[in-house]
Amino acid sequence: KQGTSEGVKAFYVSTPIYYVNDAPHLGHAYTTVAGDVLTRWHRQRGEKVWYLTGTDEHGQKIMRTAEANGVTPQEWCDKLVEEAWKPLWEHLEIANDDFIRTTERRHTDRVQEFVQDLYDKDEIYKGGYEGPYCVGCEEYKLPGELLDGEGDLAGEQLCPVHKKPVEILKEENYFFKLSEYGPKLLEFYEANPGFIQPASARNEVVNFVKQGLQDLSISRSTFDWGIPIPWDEKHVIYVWVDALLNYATAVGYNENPAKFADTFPADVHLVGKDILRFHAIIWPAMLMAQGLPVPGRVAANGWLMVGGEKMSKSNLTGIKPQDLTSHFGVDAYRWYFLRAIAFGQDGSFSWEDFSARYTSELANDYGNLASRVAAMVGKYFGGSLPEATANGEAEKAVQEGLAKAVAEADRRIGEELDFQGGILAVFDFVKQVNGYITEQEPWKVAKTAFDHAADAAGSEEGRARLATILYTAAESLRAVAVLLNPVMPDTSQKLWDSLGAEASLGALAAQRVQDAAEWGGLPAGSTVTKGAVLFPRLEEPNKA
Ligand code: ME8
Repeated sequence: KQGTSEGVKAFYVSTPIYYVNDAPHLGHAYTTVAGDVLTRWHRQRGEKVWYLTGTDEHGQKIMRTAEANGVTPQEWCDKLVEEAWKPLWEHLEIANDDFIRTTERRHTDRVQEFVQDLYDKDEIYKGGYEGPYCVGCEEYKLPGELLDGEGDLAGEQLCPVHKKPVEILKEENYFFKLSEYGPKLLEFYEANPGFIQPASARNEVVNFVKQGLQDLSISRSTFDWGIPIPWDEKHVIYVWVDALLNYATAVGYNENPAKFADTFPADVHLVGKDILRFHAIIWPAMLMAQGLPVPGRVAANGWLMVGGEKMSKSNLTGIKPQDLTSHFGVDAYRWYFLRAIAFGQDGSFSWEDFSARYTSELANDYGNLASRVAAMVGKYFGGSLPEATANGEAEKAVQEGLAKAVAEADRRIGEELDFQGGILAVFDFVKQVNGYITEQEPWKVAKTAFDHAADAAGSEEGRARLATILYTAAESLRAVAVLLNPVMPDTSQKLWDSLGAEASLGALAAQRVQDAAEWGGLPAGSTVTKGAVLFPRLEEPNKA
């Protein structure tokens, strides 16, 4: 079943909800674009989909940032969300179905209910804790994982992620009995080997849980920027418990049972590897404690690095996505990071690498193919797509290449979240079509086809060959437009228009991945025009 029908569970994908202590950088956009491509892919299959993103607005980090800027935390969040976060997702053509903010009543009320319920079920008790705390991570650290400071920071203990001194916090808090869930979690990981992706991340989590879990402090009483604990309002709920619950509150937990049943739990939580433990340990344990279903998969992406370190807001190494889209365009931006970095691995951005790949893979391989084919259909057939009447072995090979590309891209992107592998499968097919044209030499065939000195039979045969070559190339591009639509929607639409496919086949969004390899989709007679250049030549970067 497909569409938005009730009673069918949506394929539900989430991004982390980002802290709004600053504007978004490439790292945040990386996860969000990946989720957008994944959900667009599933929509292109005709599935019902739900894509959620949002912002994490409580906690000490946000409170301190607001104070430093002389505004209230709420004012700070409102400004950043409206002026930085939402506009960026629009700019990058993120097609999220909802955007949740943790300061919204639809969230805060439900979080209080969830926590009250756990308290009533005796899953929460009052205790004390003292330990090193990293405000950047909003997390108590284990003494064993801290680094020793050097130079200016000699004598300090540093957070391994932020490389900044931790603070020793001592509090009387409420605790969730997380330690009791170790065995149940291990059993669950064992029974669901695909729950944590990639495998290296899975092993790390399993080993961590095997060492024994500590109970989790779920409240704070030394500051007040958070959701009050309902039975003891001197405490606010720990920002991570508050944040994780967004995945439930945004889809109708305790509020809209039909929507909740049709959406929850998430099929894929996309997270950076820095926050994997929260999603793969604490979150399922919280759900188990409530008897709620646990998510299908937690997929950890690697870090975008700058100078060997994780790109981060706190370390001021964040590069703004707009700095790149203004040069390369939004579609190339969406494509680049998924193409260049194996999902799950760390990777670094370099201006040179992006430029080189843009020119060779996008402009030369893909863009030129589209413009050459359109130009030849225009020149030799007046822009009306000819019929293929002389199919032979070479055409059969192209058709087989397409079938392989579709199956491979669908498995890799749709199932395995191997965006790089899926994109490469499509671009290998683009290369194959380029090779086919080079071998078939349509410009030479055209000479015989339109040579007045040749005999009638010869030129007839030549025309049939030429028609077949150009049909084969255009029909291949029809499929490429569909397959790349989730990654580069504007470019695909341009190509779709230039093939005249909108008129003959309808909207690009209505095309199905499953049908993309069905040969002969684009009807002969479609009006092919030399449309907009897909990937304009790059300007010299302004180094000033
Ligand atoms: O952790 N490379 O929010 P956050 C790749 N509010 N991805 C990166 C990255 C980098 N250099 N930097 C950030 C939080 N990210 C919590 C989440 S969820 C219930 C609460 C991405 O603003 C990556 O997805 O610190 C990472 O997990 C997320 O941004 C962290 O964003």
